[in-house]
Amino acid sequence: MKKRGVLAMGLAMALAMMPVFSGSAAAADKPVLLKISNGVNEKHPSYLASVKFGEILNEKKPGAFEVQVYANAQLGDDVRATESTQMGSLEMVCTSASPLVGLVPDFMVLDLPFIFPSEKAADAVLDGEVGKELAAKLEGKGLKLLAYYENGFRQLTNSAREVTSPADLKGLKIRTMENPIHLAAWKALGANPTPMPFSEVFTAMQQKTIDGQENPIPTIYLQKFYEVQGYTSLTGHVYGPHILLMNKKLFDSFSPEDQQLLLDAAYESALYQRQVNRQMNSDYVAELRKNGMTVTELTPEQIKAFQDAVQPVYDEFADKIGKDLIQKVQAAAAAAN
Ligand code: TK8
Repeated sequence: MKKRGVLAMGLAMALAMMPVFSGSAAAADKPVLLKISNGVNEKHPSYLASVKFGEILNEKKPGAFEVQVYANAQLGDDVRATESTQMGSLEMVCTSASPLVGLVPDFMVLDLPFIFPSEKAADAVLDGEVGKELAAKLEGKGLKLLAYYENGFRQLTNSAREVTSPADLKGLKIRTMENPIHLAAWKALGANPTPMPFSEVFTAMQQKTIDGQENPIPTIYLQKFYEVQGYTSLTGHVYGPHILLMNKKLFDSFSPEDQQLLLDAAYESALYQRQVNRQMNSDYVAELRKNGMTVTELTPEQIKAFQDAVQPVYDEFADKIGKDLIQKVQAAAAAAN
């Protein structure tokens, strides 16, 4: 990951902090500016879909909206950019849900290891009742969820050795997202987890302040983690969405027709995003190997050892999440699978 100049970073931050909504729905002659913050780079499906969202809006209602998409956490990492979106100094953010569980603890249900058996099950849960309920909870926090994009099934990478069992994790310092379930799960597996924002991960691996991290295949490849990590294990331990959020007051300032337009365009861009993401997910394993990475597929027995080791995490968080919600997700996932 290239380091941007401090000046450029400062400028981007300053721009993001400038008050917006001056015109919003009122000034019909000027397009409404929608800046979208992304933590990933310009090749990631979530970035591509954010751009697509703008294109769809333009086709459906030319001149009404101007979407500007920022990559590489230029407008702040997930937590910071989401705070800016809540406050209204930024219009939109595409963020992982995991670092936002402080805002809406219910989202933790998605972080439970191995709760999703497949992408199909994740689609059913997120596009179904549970996804709507989670979205409704964000509204109380000043955020309107427009769509669920896919970050995907997370895989472990590290620079030390091939990992096929929890025992192999002993002593490995693994970066996690800022999320209590992820921390507890990696502790239960015997690793030494350390939370950190995404934009700091590459440098931390390069400087060996951490041994590894976990992210879906598209991110591992597109962020060139293979330059600093020799091993990927296809653990698929957690499925995470990227959620597309808008400042709620801004959303409410639009006419019902425009609100529907925004939701439709976001959903259309999500379908595109998931398709591209799944294609990259299957294509890039070979690319990682071509770039010198050892990519290890785990047998069902080996996966089971990881599942057994994280089982205590379910008990630890059952009350905080609510047993009903966990069972609801499990039932919807099983029905779809
Ligand atoms: C990008 C993050 C990233 C996530 C992480 O802003 O932090 O590891 O997987 O995609 O949301």
